Amino acid sequence: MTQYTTPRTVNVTEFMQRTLVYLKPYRIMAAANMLLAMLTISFYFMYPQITQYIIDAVIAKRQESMIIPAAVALTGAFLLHAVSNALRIAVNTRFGQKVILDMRRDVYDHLLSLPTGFFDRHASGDLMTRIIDDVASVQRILTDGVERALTTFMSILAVLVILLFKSYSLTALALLPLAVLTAGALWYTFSAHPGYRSQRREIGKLNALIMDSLQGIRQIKAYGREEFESIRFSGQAERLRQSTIKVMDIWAVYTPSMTFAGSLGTVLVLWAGTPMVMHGQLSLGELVGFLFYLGLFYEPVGRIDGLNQMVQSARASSERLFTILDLDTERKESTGNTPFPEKVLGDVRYESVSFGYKEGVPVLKNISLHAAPGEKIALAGSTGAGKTSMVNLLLAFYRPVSGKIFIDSRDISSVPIHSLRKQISLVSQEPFLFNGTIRDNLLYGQLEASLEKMLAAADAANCSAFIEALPEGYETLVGERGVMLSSGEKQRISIARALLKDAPVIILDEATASVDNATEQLIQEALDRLMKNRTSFVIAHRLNTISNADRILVLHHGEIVEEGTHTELLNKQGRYTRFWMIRNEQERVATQVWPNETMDKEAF
Ligand code: DCP
Ligand code: MG
Repeated sequence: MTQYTTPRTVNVTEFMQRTLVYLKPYRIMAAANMLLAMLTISFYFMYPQITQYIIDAVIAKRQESMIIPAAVALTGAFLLHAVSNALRIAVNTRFGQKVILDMRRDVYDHLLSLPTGFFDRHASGDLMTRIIDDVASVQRILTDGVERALTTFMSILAVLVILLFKSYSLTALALLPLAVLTAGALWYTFSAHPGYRSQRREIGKLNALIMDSLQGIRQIKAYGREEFESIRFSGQAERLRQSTIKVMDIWAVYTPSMTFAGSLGTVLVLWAGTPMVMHGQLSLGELVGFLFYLGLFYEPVGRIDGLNQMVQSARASSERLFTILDLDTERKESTGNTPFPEKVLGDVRYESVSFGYKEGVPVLKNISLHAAPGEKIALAGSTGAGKTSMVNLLLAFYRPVSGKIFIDSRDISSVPIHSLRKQISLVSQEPFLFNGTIRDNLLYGQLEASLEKMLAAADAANCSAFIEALPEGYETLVGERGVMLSSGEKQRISIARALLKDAPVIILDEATASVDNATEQLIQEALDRLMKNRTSFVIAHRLNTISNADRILVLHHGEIVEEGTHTELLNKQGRYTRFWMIRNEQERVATQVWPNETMDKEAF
């Protein structure tokens, strides 16, 4: 777990190498952006020059006729500055948004392809923060940052040349504070980085907490835990506040002291320049012009601080992104490239498979089984026995620690993962629907399915009746995770989705939640149609489903302890018999409360 939660340090070289590639496809836009940025600045440079002209040539020589042309020239310079700045912003935004899109897509795609185990260990809210915030923070340095860096250094250089041209001695004095500025920048780089890193972590945690509580909103309300959650939220929000204060405190010391050091340059120039004007070595206009340019020199120098802040924040974010991007995708886990044929026969074999989620905690021990094509295998056993884990391995959600699994005599670890999963339909323990319409959710099984096919699947899964009774029919929105439907309805939609996928192997993790008898009947029919002629693994809780299976495997603490048909196992008088009797009793009690399935439902 720790290998993911503690991001490794990313040095500046690696940061540059891995992020600058995102600029490559947009060379022209980047160049246009830079060009416009330079233009914007250069128009601004005309301001001190015109001021100097006004003082020395217009005021001193009393040339009133020149006031208007000078004012017009100045207005023109400001206008050009405004226009090119507007263009620069427009280009920069488009360019920046392209980069952010590429980067987000890469991180998201990579995330989707990570092994299932990764998601067991990571909070969704934190991952979301990485895709939204951390990507934005890295993008900012790439587009705004690079632009700022280039224009800053170019303008510093340009002003420096102008300053030197005007007066060597004054320039030398004006540059004295630069030593302090450099030292300050280095200090900031080292002290701010850990601060930004912890700030990013706290944002991720806060988002994770919000996401978690929103998903559990019904539990919060039912248990009356609003205040408890509010306190938990405040605690995390407080930690974020503190970590933000920490980085901002460093910033608060850094920028003003740098501005102060920069201002000392102005003082020095005034101190040395005033006597020069008095003794006629320098005109008044020249001194004022010099001071203006000096302002233009220290303004970009000050911007370097902001740039440095951006870099430190982006570096912390990049660490969080790179830790994800550096993880191996599950595709890398399969050793072969030859996919399965369009449809396998569905011969499934587990050979001495052992597995555990954590090292030293075995969940499955030495499991061997063989399911012939079309066979219906029921997995029974107490909760936590390892039933879901067993089918998770077939889907390669996780890989066995030892042993092998074969489909049609091919080791599944040598089959590309997409090809493997195409052969298997999963109806999971908690039916999950995506936020969209019923139609969207059905078509998830086969995106290109025709309308007839979709309707037939809905029909076979016994859901067309309730869907058609809805005012919006197939276009009904189901809400997040399908909250607007009942669990029986969700289950049947998930069965229809699996039917539409039409895969030769079926995994059915029966929901434990009980539904009324009429619905149970409908679901049972739907399942029977789904399993027909397909190799099926049914994790069964209903006696009906279990007893209809061709073969039953009883799992206990990760081991298959009994195996056989329903009658064979009952005759054994072992664990299965006990399980059967308890279930029978439970179902008998249940039917006592709900006497028969034909009972008029309106009566309730
Ligand atoms: N487990 C784990 N990490 C996971 C999932 C499960 O450590 N990501 C553990 C919890 C159980 C064991 O593995 O101790 C077996 O879990 P299963 O989900 O395989 O158990 P069942 O499916 O048999 O139980 P149920 O009938 O409750 O669904
Ligand atoms: Mg389970």
